[in-house]
Order: sequence, then structure tokens, then C-alpha cells
Amino acid sequence: MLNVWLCLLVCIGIVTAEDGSQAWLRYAPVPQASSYQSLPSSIVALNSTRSSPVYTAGQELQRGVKGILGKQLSVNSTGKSESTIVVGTLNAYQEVFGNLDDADDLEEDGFYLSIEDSKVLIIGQNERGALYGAFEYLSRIAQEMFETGSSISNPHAPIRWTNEWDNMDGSIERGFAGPSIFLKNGYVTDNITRVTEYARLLASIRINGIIVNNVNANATLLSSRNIEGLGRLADAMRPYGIQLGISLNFASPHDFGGLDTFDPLDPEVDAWWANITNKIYSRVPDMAGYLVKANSEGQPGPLTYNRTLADGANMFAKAVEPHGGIVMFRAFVYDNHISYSNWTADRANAAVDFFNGLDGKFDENVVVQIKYGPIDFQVREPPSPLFSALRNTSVAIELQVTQEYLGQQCHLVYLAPLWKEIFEFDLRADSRPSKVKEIFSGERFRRPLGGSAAVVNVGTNTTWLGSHLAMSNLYAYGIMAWDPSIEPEAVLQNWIRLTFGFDRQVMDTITDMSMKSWPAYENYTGNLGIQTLTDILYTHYGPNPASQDNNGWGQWTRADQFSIGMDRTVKNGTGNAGQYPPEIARTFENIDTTPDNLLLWFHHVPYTQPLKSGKTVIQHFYDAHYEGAATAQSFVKQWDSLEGQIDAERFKEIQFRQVYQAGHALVWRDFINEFYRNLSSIPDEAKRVGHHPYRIEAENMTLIGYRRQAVTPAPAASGYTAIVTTSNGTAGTATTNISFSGTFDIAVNYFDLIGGKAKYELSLSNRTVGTWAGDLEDKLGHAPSTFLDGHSATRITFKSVQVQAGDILKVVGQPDGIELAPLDYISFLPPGVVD
Ligand SMILES: *[C@@H]1O[C@H](CO)[C@@H](O)[C@H](O)[C@H]1NC(C)=O
Ligand SMILES: *[C@@H]1O[C@H](CO)[C@@H](O)[C@H](O)[C@H]1NC(C)=O
Ligand SMILES: *[C@@H]1O[C@H](CO)[C@@H](O)[C@H](O)[C@H]1NC(C)=O
Ligand SMILES: *[C@@H]1O[C@H](CO)[C@@H](O)[C@H](O)[C@H]1NC(C)=O
Ligand SMILES: *[C@@H]1O[C@H](CO)[C@@H](O)[C@H](O)[C@H]1NC(C)=O
Ligand SMILES: *[C@@H]1O[C@H](CO)[C@@H](O)[C@H](O)[C@H]1NC(C)=O
Ligand SMILES: *[C@@H]1O[C@H](CO)[C@@H](O)[C@H](O)[C@H]1NC(C)=O
Ligand SMILES: *[C@@H]1O[C@H](CO)[C@@H](O)[C@H](O)[C@H]1NC(C)=O
Ligand SMILES: *[C@@H]1O[C@H](CO)[C@@H](O)[C@H](O)[C@H]1NC(C)=O
Ligand SMILES: *[C@@H]1O[C@H](CO)[C@@H](O)[C@H](O)[C@H]1NC(C)=O
Ligand SMILES: *[C@@H]1O[C@H](CO)[C@@H](O)[C@H](O)[C@H]1NC(C)=O
Ligand SMILES: CC(=O)N[C@H]1CO[C@H](CO)[C@@H](O)[C@@H]1O
Repeated sequence: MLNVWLCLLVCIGIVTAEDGSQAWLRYAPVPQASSYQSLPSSIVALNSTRSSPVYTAGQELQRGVKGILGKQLSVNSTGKSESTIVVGTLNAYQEVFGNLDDADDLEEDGFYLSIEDSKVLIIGQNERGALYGAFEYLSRIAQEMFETGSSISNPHAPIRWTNEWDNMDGSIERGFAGPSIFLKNGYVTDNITRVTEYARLLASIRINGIIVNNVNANATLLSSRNIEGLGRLADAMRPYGIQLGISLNFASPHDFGGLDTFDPLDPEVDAWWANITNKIYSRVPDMAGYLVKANSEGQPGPLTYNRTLADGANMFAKAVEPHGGIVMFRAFVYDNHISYSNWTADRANAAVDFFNGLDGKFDENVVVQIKYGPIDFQVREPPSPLFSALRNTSVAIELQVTQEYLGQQCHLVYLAPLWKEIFEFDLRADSRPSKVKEIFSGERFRRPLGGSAAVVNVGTNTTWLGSHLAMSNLYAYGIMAWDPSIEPEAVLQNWIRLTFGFDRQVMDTITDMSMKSWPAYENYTGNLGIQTLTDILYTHYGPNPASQDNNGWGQWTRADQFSIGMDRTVKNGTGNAGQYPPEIARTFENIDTTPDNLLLWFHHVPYTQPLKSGKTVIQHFYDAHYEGAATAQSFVKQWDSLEGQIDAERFKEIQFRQVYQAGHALVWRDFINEFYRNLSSIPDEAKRVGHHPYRIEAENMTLIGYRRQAVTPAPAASGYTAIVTTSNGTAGTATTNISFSGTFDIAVNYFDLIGGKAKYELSLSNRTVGTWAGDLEDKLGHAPSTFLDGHSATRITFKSVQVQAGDILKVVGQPDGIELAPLDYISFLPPGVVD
């Protein structure tokens, strides 16, 4: 009896350990398994070579059907076609079973899927396509989509890659989920277990290439030992139809090859690249190609020798061409020393300026990889104007799954709606329909190549990205790279079913949270097209708008006492609006036709400028920051309502992040609002900004062993001031008398730095309310800070605490290392109040 109960519980998936490692490929049993029409009795996979994706498809079908429907099927490479799942390439199928006219329209990587009673046909145009079809079938049955019928699915574009910014030492630039799965201590890793698992995940969303090292590339990847290692990685990915690619350092012939030049027009340099390329291809015959970042942010490139970007790209193109490889050449080329005092200087102009005159000069196997917006993965940007400027050059769009500027996986931000807006944006090239998605597919300008690349930066963390909910972004990336016409909400709901099962409330809640998450994040970070107002000089994480201006990086807001925004008009500004085709240029040139959400991207206006909503710019800032932060609070309640409907492990881990996000959203809100109130001297009509009646400032308490500390940037602390212990060895105490009674949530804002784990205890008249440690650096994975600032500022809340007038509030902070138990304020919040 006990066993039956155990099985029942395990089988409905409530108590199984869920650590996120299986992501959307959990193959959890479905409740309505019995309503599947008669199940095939075996699997025929028309290739028995172990490295074949068709073989993989057979194994995956066996594993999936066992998990989802509870039936063990045999796999064979030959057999009859009745009562069988047959998976293979069109050619292999036709050889054995004769013609299949229904599959005539298959394109490269495409698949045909036919489900009829107990007969399932999964036919790929190539081996990879057959594997995609198998995953599609499994995804459907895992979601109880048991409908019969047949369909063909072809990709939107041939290139569907990820980029991983992994360094040779195993660290990952803008990675938030632990160290690299590919590289370690200067070499390609020996242990390919996680690489295989990652390839499996990516194949299931139809990704066909992975660039395994950072675009800021290190030439030591080209050593013999590492080339052998790359071979191992490629061998691990090949059964999943995924091709390996690498990023190159332009100066390799010089830095690594011992030549005295890396001039792309020097024959010796060309010979060196041809030689090393041949060597790599002899170990990885199906290598996808190269990714190159040149002349950007200090990287070497062809401009060093007065050669054009096309000269540089074509040098690599010629080396890989005999092997069928391609070169992804990044358009992210800009000068990071432009002059702030020059009103018409503009980093957003850089890509079009640098590629000016080069359209058509690139070899056919070069693809220019263009970030979705003209600056750098901001919370809102218009599409890059380069998409409409290159007509005779293949292009791909570059997206980020890793949330570099968008909360670093510590804030829930479902990105598919952001991507969707870019995909569907009609650039009206030559006054004809020219959606961005039709341009990067190659369709609009009739280019043979095209597609997408997303920076993912998975790490060794079990959850892949450091956060369970962030995995919806990876899933959506693959699905939308294959078919950008899909609605983000539909993609999300498939992901929810596969990741969390069928509970209606779970579905509705995660859908609602995710769909609100990007607008909420935009609201409390940077709205009206001003960019994510994060610290661009440090970690790209917490708030610091002042860091955007007065430097050569060009992520400017041009905020002063009276006005804000970049004047990108042709008539009086940087001329960036004029880089778009005429219809779009006119829209952005005119303040009346520019949408509110891009107003400050294109125009420099007074804070009192009215929006289409009727509000002024500054009041919109205040309101949006309050509303966005309030939305982040509501996520906690929403998530909490799912307790018991989701396995405890993932429930707790996600709850932890939502609580953290809610606290950090308030840090964002108060920082940004205080910054602009201070700068503009215009008060908030609703009198919220700067008024915090529930707060007790730590600096106003009686301090023993603590001292006041002015915080920089100032708005990172309430009242611009925090307290820190006077030494790093002895505990400090802050006390004050409480003059009110009731039940309150007590929120404590403090700073959690890397470089120490301070301990805190909060008590009321010696009754301990709570203890905690400053150890978020072990739990969150975002880029750490060693300062009291907008990155380290955080909040912990103790719920429903009884307070008596006359109580003595006391916080004892035990410093550790450089973390001097820093404390900002303590809020006593009546029920329903958040401040
Ligand atoms: C079987 O798979 C191998 C490895 O992918 C491939 O080389 C071979 O052509 C395939 N055979 C058939 C008949 O498709
Ligand atoms: C390149 O990698 C080597 C080997 O890990 C390392 O010693 C060197 O510091 C790296 N160079 C850069 C610029 O990171
Ligand atoms: C390889 O990595 C996997 C996954 O991280 C781990 O479980 C396994 O123990 C590692 N194998 C070795 C030999 O280190
Ligand atoms: C090509 O590389 C090999 C070593 O892999 C080296 O022996 C040979 O000299 C190189 N040739 C050229 C032209 O650089
Ligand atoms: C590149 O051109 C500039 C100006 O035309 C010249 O001053 C410089 O010496 C050239 N550099 C090289 C490496 O040829
Ligand atoms: C200002 O920047 C523009 C655009 O880059 C440039 O053409 C112009 O020469 C610059 N003006 C000065 C004074 O440097
Ligand atoms: C995964 O990352 C989270 C957050 O950084 C951390 O709490 C957890 O310990 C990590 N787990 C592993 C296995 O790395
Ligand atoms: C035009 O540009 C100047 C800077 O050259 C700037 O000070 C002024 O505010 C701009 N005028 C308008 C109407 O935007
Ligand atoms: C964002 O702010 C706008 C303007 O204040 C508001 O209308 C909207 O509801 C907010 N959305 C979210 C999700 O916070
Ligand atoms: C508390 O601190 C704030 C800012 O640090 C200060 O402006 C205010 O006057 C203080 N209030 C009291 C009651 O001491
Ligand atoms: C305390 O600070 C001193 C001086 O800055 C430093 O040398 C010492 O290592 C610190 N102690 C700890 C425990 O970090
Ligand atoms: C018809 C046939 O060949 N069936 C074999 C398929 O493979 C299983 C093992 O997976 C064998 O047991 C069957 O005999």
C-alpha cells in the first residue's frame, strides 16, 4: 500500500526532486496518458550510427515516451512502418518504404510529422531535421496535445546559434550561473557531460550552432591541445545536430603565431589563418565557422592597418570557405572615446557609419551579426538602422538571453515580447514592407544566409542560467528563431506546461507574472526610451544614471537641471533618425509622431514636456517607477499563492528570487526618482518621492560601534546615508525607541557586498525578530559589488511582527572582511503598505 501511494505521488510529479537540470525536457508523466490514441509499439530510427542525430532521435523518443506515457518501446534501425514511430531522413525513408510526396516541401533542417493512430512518421529533410521532429512529437505528447494529423515545419532562417562568452580561465563575461561548462584553467574542459546535456536542450529548440568562447577572444584557444579539446566538444554536440564554432582574436597571427603583423592584406597573415583553419577542420570537419569582434572596445581589427572591415571579414571567409564554414562578423564596432561635449556625436550612429560603403563588399559566406538595437541590449531600443542599410550583405540579429542589463537573472524579465517588437518592426525600406524578421531571414533582400544568435552564457549551475524562470527566455529564443511569427504568450505557455505541468493556477500565475515582467522592469529601471539606467561603468546591474553621461562610452541621457534625452534628430541633433528609411526617419524626427516609449531616445526635452498620456515626462518617471516596483511586489504574492502546486525545491528557489526582486525594485524606484527629483527640483505631484513616513533611518538611531557613512552614489541610500561598523573586528549596535504599537512587516534595507559575510540580528526589547547574513553573493549570481551602492543595496522583510510602544528596536551587526554590516533603514509597514 505504501508503495502504491509513493508511486502515485511520484507519478503525478509532486514530490520528485526538481533541480531544474532537465529544464523543459523533464518528460514528466501526463495525467491523461490513457487518452492517447493507440500507442505505437516500437520505434524505428533509420540510422544506427551513434553520432547520427537520427540515432539520437530514436533514443530520445524511447526515453520520452517512457517518461511521459509510461511505456517502454524498443528501438530498431529497421522494421515495418505499421504501429511504429518511424524517424529518419526523407532519403532514408524513401529507400526503405518508398515515396513520400507529402514531404516534398521540406527545406534544410525542416521536418514532416504525421500522427495517425498508432503510426507516427517523423521525417527530416536532413538528420538534424529528423531529431527536431522527434522533439516536436515529444513536446506535443508531454503537453497532452494528442491530435492526429500531419504537418511540415521549416525554419525561418538557416542560422540559429547561441554565443557563449566563456573565457579560457572558465569565467564567463556577463554570465550569472557559475563557471563555464566548456573551458577551465586555460583549456577546453575534459568533462563533456554538461556539454552533451546542453546540446540536447538546444537541439530540442532547434538551435544548430554554438560559439563556445567569448567574443573578446583569447588566441590560446588555437593551441594544439585546445584544438584537440574543441574536437571533443564537437564530438559531444554532433549527435544533436549542433555544430561548434569559435570566436577569434584578430591579432592571433601576431600574438599567438609569432608573425610581426596581423594585417589582413598581408599574404603571410592569410597563409597563417588558412593553415590554422585547416588544422581545426581536420579535427572538426563540420565546424560551423568563426565569430569575430574587431575594432570594438579595444579589440584589434583591420582598422589597425587602415584596412576595411570587409577586408578583415573576408580574410576569415576565405580560410573557412573550402570547408563550407561561415564567418559571423559583429556589427558592434564603435569608438568608446567619443566627446560628450559634442552635441552631434552619437554611438548609435556607429554601426551604419562604420559599414558605410561596405555593403556588397563582403564575401558570400560572411554574415554581419547586428545587435537588435543601435546601442547595447537596453530595456528598450528601436531596431538598429543597419538592418535597412545592408542590402547586398547577409545579416543576423544578435539577442541576449543572459540578462546583462536586464536584471542578471535576479529579476524576472520575460524577454520574448521585447524580441517580438523588434522582429515585427517594419523598417519600410524603399517604402515597402520590410519587417526586421524578413530582413534577417534573408527574404527581404534575397540573401542566401541569415538568422539569429543569442548570447546565452549558461554555466555549471544546475539550473543552467541561475534561475528557473529565466529558462523561459532560452526556450523562447530557440522557438522564435525557428518561427518568429509565434506569439510570446503562446511560447511561454508551452514552456510552463513542459516545466511545471498542467495546473491551471500555475499556468495563469506564471503567465501573468511573465507577461508583466518586461513592462514592470522597464517602468522601474528606465522608461520613455532613456535606456536601462544602470551603472554602465561597473556591473551593469543596479541603478546609477549619472554613470551614463560625461564619458566617452556614448550611452548618454544628456540629463541636466532642465531637460533630458538624446537629440537624435537630423534638424538639430545627431542625425541618427536620418539613418532609417525615409518613412521611419520622418516618424522619429518629429516629436509628435515618436511613440512615448522612444521619446527620450530620439529627443531632448524639458522635464515638463507633456506626453501623449497628458502627463509630464518627470511625473511619468515618478509614476512608472512606483507602478513598476508595485508590480514587482505583486509577483511575490502571486508566487506565494502557488505553494503546494509546485515541487518544494523549485518553489522555494523561485520564491527567494521574487522576494529579492521585490526589494531591489524598491531600491531602483527610490534611486531613480530621488536622482531626478534632486536634479530637476520638480516635486512628485503625488508627494511620494522623498517622503517615507514608515522609515527609521539607521543614521538616526543611537550608535555604538557603528558610524554614519555617506553613500556614493548618494541616492543608493535613503537619506543618502548609511551606517557601517567602526572596525571590521567588532560588532556595532544601533538602537532606538519605538513609539507606536501594532502589527507590522519590518523591512530592513542593508548592503550586501562581496568580500565578507556580515551577520545581523534584529530585536525588539531583546525579543529576537530575525537574524540573517550578508551572503547574497553565494545565492544570487549577479555581478557583485564591493561598495555600498545600487548593486549591493537590498532588503529583508520580517512579516507580521507585534510591536509595543516603548519597545527598544536594536540591530546588532557583526562585520566580516570588507563588509562592515552596513545598514540603511528599517521600515515598519502597516498591513498592505509597501515602502
Ligand atoms: C547515418 O548517420 C551518419 C552519421 O550522421 C551519416 O554519416 C550517414 O550518412 C547516415 N546514413 C544514412 C543512410 O542516412
Ligand atoms: C589568455 O589565456 C591564457 C591562458 O589561459 C592566459 O594566460 C592569458 O592571460 C589570457 N589572456 C587574456 C588577455 O586574457
Ligand atoms: C563530469 O560532470 C558531471 C556533471 O557536472 C559530474 O556529475 C561528473 O561527476 C563529472 N565527472 C568527472 C569525472 O569529474
Ligand atoms: C602550418 O602549420 C604547421 C603546424 O601545424 C607548420 O608546421 C607549418 O609550417 C605551417 N605552415 C605555414 C605556411 O604557416
Ligand atoms: C593609417 O592612415 C593614417 C592616415 O591616413 C596614417 O596616419 C597612418 O600612419 C596609417 N596607419 C598605418 C598603420 O598604415
Ligand atoms: C562632433 O561629432 C560629429 C559626429 O561624429 C563630427 O562629425 C564632428 O566633427 C564633431 N565635432 C567636433 C567639433 O569634434
Ligand atoms: C546555482 O546558483 C544558485 C544561485 O547562484 C546557488 O544558490 C546554487 O547554490 C547554485 N547551485 C549549483 C549547483 O551551482
Ligand atoms: C538644439 O541643439 C542645441 C545644441 O546644439 C541644444 O542646446 C538645443 O536645446 C537644441 N534645440 C532644441 C529645440 O532641441
Ligand atoms: C508601467 O507604468 C505605466 C505608466 O505609469 C502603467 O500604466 C503600467 O500599468 C505599468 N505597468 C507595469 C507592468 O508595471
Ligand atoms: C534622520 O535622518 C535624515 C537623513 O539622514 C535627516 O534628514 C533627518 O533630519 C533625521 N531625522 C531625525 C528625526 O533625526
Ligand atoms: C580588517 O581590516 C584590516 C584593515 O583594512 C585588514 O587588514 C584586515 O584583513 C581586515 N580583517 C578582516 C577579518 O577582514
Ligand atoms: C523486430 C525487431 O528487430 N525487434 C527488436 C528491436 O530491438 C529490441 C531491443 O531494443 C529487440 O528486443 C527486438 O527483438
